[in-house]
Amino acid sequence: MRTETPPTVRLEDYRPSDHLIDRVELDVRLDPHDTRVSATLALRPNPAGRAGAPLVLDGDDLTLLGLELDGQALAPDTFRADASSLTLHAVPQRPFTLRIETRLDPTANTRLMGLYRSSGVYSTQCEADGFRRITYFLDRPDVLSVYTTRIEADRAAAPVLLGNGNPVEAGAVAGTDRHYAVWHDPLPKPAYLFALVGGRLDRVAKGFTTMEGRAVEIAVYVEPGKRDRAAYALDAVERSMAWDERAFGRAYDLDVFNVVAVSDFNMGAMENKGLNIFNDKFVLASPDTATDTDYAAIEAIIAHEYFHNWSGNRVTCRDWFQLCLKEGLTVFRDQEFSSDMRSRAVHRIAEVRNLRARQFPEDAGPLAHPVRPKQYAEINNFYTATVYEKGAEIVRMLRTLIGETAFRAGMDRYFADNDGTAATVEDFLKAFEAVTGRDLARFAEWYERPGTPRVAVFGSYDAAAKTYRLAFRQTRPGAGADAPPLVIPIRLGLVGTDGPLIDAASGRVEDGVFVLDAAEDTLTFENVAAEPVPSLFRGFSAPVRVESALDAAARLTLLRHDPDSFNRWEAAQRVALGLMTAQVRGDAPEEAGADDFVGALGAFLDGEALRDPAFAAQILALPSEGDVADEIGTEIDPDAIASARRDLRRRLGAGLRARLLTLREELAEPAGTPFSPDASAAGRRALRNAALDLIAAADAETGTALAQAQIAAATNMTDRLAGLAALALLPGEAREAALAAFAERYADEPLVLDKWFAIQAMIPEDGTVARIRRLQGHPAFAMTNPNRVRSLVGSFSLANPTQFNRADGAGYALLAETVLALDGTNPQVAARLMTAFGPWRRLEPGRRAQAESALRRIVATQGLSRDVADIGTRSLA
Ligand code: 0A1
Ligand code: ZN
Repeated sequence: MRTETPPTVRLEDYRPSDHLIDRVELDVRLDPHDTRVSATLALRPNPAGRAGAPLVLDGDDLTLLGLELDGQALAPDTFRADASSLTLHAVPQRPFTLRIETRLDPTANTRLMGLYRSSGVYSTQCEADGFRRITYFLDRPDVLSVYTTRIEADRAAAPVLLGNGNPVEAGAVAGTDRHYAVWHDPLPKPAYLFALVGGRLDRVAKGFTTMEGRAVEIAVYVEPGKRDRAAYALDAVERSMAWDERAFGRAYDLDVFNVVAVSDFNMGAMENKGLNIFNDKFVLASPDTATDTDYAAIEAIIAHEYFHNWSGNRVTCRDWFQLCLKEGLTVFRDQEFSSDMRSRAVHRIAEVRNLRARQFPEDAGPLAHPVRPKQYAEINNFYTATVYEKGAEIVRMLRTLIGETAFRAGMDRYFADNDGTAATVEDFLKAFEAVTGRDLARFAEWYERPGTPRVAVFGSYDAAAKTYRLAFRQTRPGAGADAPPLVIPIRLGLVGTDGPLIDAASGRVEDGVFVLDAAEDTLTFENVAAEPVPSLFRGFSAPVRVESALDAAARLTLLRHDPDSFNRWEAAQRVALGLMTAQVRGDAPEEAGADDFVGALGAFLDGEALRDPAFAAQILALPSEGDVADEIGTEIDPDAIASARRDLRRRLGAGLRARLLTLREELAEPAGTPFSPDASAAGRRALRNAALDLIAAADAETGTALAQAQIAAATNMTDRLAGLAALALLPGEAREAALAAFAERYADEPLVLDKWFAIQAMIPEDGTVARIRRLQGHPAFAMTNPNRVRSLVGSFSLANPTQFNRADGAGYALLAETVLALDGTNPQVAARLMTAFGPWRRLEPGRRAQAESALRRIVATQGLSRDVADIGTRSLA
């Protein structure tokens, strides 16, 4: 375990590499404990670098066995090698080759970075800086090389050998039980996109012909015996390929595209060139083991990794500060894909829920950073909601500002101008400037500073003049006093209180979009016959917090009449938030307000529930406790929030009971209906289960009976798990019996047991901390598997606000212990878990003190990893 004061890396210090590596030939002889890597690098001085500079290659935890320059072994006094670098004091000022031999122990690699062997499979993870754990290298994204990889292994242990690019040859190693495969990737890439896999794996495959006429073999590799669970992922790859051709004109560029599912993986998945490696949770699906949410996530992540082939691989990042260049853009692309595959309106709601749940709190807490950070101590801690999700919102705003046609032209230009290079955010914006003739310098400010902007809007109607005025003011908390105003696209319209849309004109609204680019501005609509309700930020056109003085009645008008579905949902959420925050703050009880809300939802359900069940399910799902906390902002008391939310659910459940029960009947699938994971079937299940949640909130007895019946009759995991989740909130024997039965049924299904761990970790009761400690000893739990840890401890700390934030600090202690226990083996996952402490400063004083002392305990521990030390220091700063 290394402890270092992490050197800070700064964007302003960027300079090109002094050397380049044109070609890499790797020979990897796999062995569980004694893997040998021979790397032959074709190096040359970089004309853009410093002439005569020493060659300093990165390394991490490496053992050097041999080193030759142009075929000659190097004298010991000409280089210096240690575990973390290899320096050649003087190298030729011409092209030369370096051959480096290193030894690795993949079984001992519990960090899951570099080459590791787990559950019997060899695989790699090189982003952001894992390649240096395989061989010494210029491990930076602006050094692009053409790779040829020979992989050798015991044939029985690893019959499947996969590399980047196209397969070249394969065969037996004469006189041994070993075999080999050679792969060649013709497209230059940075080391972080390198991958190899070796293991016993089953395969499903299908052919695809690209729009350029290339025949591609798409294959998905999974654990033996799970072939039938790979079909959905395979289909999602094919749909992604076809969509990227249609939507962005991007075709695939190799003869094979391989996806491999592994069970021990730090993140969701990885876009290695031609060889995407996935956390198996985002590949494996069957009706009995995966929920509708799982199917949607698989589709989205398969698409995300595939889309990286252009946004990330063909055009990569100059340095890690430009991470949003590939991640924000690729999230935007996968969101568009999912919107086209499913309901656009419902998907937008899901995107915004996710942004508010993860990115808004991050941006309001101690770990806030710009979408393009200016410095970092540990880059692996910057794969954040801000870089990914806020990064995607910036791309979406750009499209809103310039329009779809110009956006597509700008994307074409970006790919054409930067293909085969390592680019920057400036290069991206330049492409759009080139096709539109616009200056995007002010828009670029979105990348530069942290903090969620606020836009306050005041509307006033002049009945005599028949004009309606909207006054806007933007502020930027967290961005610094000198922060210039942002360019904020506001999609808006006016809605009449009795229904019809008001068709009023304002010259400054173009295609429904007003651009606020000053600190303050006003907009006047002419010929407005009656006082309207403004519908602002339609489709969530900018990632801001909106402050408007609209009362509940006006919001319920939007729920009824707004042609923008997102804002209908938003209106219902705002009313619910208003009711809950009023209760938490002890404001005058809004009996009448709650009744109006129940009435409005009832009318909505009568009119529309069956027409669009997926949308109706979103309308019924109240803002989370986290949303309420985010709205309240300071001195947070999670118990008060939970009780306000429970009360509102109870009210809705009681007030809508008859309708919800009928809906459940109407939405039930006729017996024998074959399972379909598509959006419409999933939407029906979602609404049926949202109804169950509310009914159970108001009436435990009916809820228990319905949930038990649903579990007994379930033909798919969505319904079974929703039944179990409803029971989990109702203490008693029925719950424990259902949990036990579930564990027994899925005893051999780790990914399903993850759901079981998570449901228990989220029980909002005093016994939960003790329950989690018991479950940490369950035979299916393993600290070495990131999915298990995230299911049990991650769900607890992120999705159980009352118990994680227990006033006695027992929740914080549990997280701190887990972070420390994990730090020695997998610092990356430990650091990520620890980010749950993020909102600690916004808690009420008692909990704040408890959280702070848990954080300080972690930080004071000797021998912390750089990953955890970095999160700890920044959290306390
Ligand atoms: N580029 C991947 C995310 C990823 C990042 C880091 C990893 O290991 C530390 C693994 C995956 C993506 O965006 O999907
Ligand atoms: Zn990505």
